[in-house]
Amino acid sequence: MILPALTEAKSPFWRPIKYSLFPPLGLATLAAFLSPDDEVELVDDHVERLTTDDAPDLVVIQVYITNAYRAYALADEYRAKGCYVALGGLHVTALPDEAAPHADSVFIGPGEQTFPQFLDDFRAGCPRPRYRSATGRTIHGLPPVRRDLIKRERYLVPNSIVVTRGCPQHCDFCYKDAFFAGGRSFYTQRVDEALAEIDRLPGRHLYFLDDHLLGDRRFAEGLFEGMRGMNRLFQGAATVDSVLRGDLIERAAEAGLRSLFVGFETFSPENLRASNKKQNLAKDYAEVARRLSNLGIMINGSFVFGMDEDGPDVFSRTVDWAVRHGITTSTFHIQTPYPGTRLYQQLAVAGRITSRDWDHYDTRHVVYRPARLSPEALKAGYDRAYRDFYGWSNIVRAAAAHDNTKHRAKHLFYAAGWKKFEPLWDLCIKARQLGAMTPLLEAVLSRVT
Ligand code: B12
Repeated sequence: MILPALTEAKSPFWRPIKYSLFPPLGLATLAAFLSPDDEVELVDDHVERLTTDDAPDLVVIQVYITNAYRAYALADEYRAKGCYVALGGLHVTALPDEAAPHADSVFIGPGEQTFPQFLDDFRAGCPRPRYRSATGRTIHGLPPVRRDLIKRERYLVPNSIVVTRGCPQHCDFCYKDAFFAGGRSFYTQRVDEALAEIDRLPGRHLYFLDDHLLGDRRFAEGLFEGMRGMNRLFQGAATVDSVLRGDLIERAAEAGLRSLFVGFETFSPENLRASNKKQNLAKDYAEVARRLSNLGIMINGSFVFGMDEDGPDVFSRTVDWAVRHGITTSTFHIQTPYPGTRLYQQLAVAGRITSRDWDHYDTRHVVYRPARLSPEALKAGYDRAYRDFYGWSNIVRAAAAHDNTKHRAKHLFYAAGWKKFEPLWDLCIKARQLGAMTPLLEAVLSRVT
């Protein structure tokens, strides 16, 4: 099982620390469907050297957009040797006809139902060329994720976990509706099964990779209730409106939530309307920042540049807002029309897609014609936003936005640690000692109100 990577050989944007954060959870989830006497190896090209001198019966490759070309090359190489190659994941789902010539079987949508079906067919000698996930989608009663296949010491956050699939929202730029087309697009584990999976994880720190951890109120309440006595610290992602509504966020904080990825994306109501991100309309972003800060929860703010209403002032306005409101880390994106999304269709119909080189669909390149900015101005503004936000004076200013001294210190450690001490991270990665940094991460997360 292989998770290919767009590595430093091909991209100047390769950042060892970013790509050593999380293990390949999707493949470890699928590996759970193999039988105990199957011999399996899980290789993550982001953190280890991939050799192709083996010849297994079956090669399973996960394809997302920026690893697609590498995935296809690996698939071709293994097929030339006579190995059976299965390709699946987000990019294969968006463009199955592009992937099919490189595979014996392609998989459309999530694999929890199709992969076990394929394994039965494969063992019976009659695998099909195409499997499509449709009815009967569920993540209840899954076999435990094969975490024994994960080389934990190579990751900063080996305890990543997903307890839901999809999201209740329908934003035009998101991969979600295309990936889950033909069946349910938001569903959860059972609370007791999610808690059992958490219990199996060593250490204190968890990172929920769910698109929207607060998306199903009943499920989230049960999860947080169950986690209260577990002495865990965790990070997750949620929408602006879910932070403002009711008391779910307080319950999350009591259960150990210490940092939240929040999709602010844009300040423009026109942009929100045009991209169908209705849940952010007329919501008080400043109140989101205040509420989370008061609970001792750090914010990783997500912001998109280049939507149709964005003009040349969007970059400095966004950075200034984030600094003034004490956002700890910011993830800026150049708007990227992933194939399969409504955004892609709209721009393609308007003849505005300027590149179909998937290596550049990484939210750092301009691959379409923006409406009110030149492509060069968009790229330069995006680069400047990162430089300005992570300049020392702004890190200190943003930390000062919090009233609480502990939160200020934590903010400084996180913001500076993420962008300013990269050589130190690289050293740990080279020494294969990244896992040794996890206790430090836990120590900082535990110093809160
Ligand atoms: C964690 C994560 C990362 C991690 C690590 C990924 C990893 N180790 O798995 C890091 C930080 C490295 C990362 C980096 C990037 N990421 Co990322 N990431 C995610 C995130 C948040 C969670 C992935 C996950 O674990 N999902 C849960 C598991 C259970 O699902 P899964 O991995 O999709 O696997 C399931 C199916 O896809 C399917 N499946 C997958 N492979 C196969 C194969 C077969 C044969 C079968 C049957 C089924 C199958 O079955 C699995 C079980 O259902 C997703 C968002 C999301 N919710 O998926 C974005 C996401 C995948 N990332 C995305 C992007 C764009 C990137 C970057 C380009 C960002 C950047 N600017 O650098 C880089 C690219 C990295 C690279 N070098 O190629 C996009 C992909 C868009 C696309 N159309 O491909 C996503 C969807 C985010 C988004 N909303 O846009 N990412």
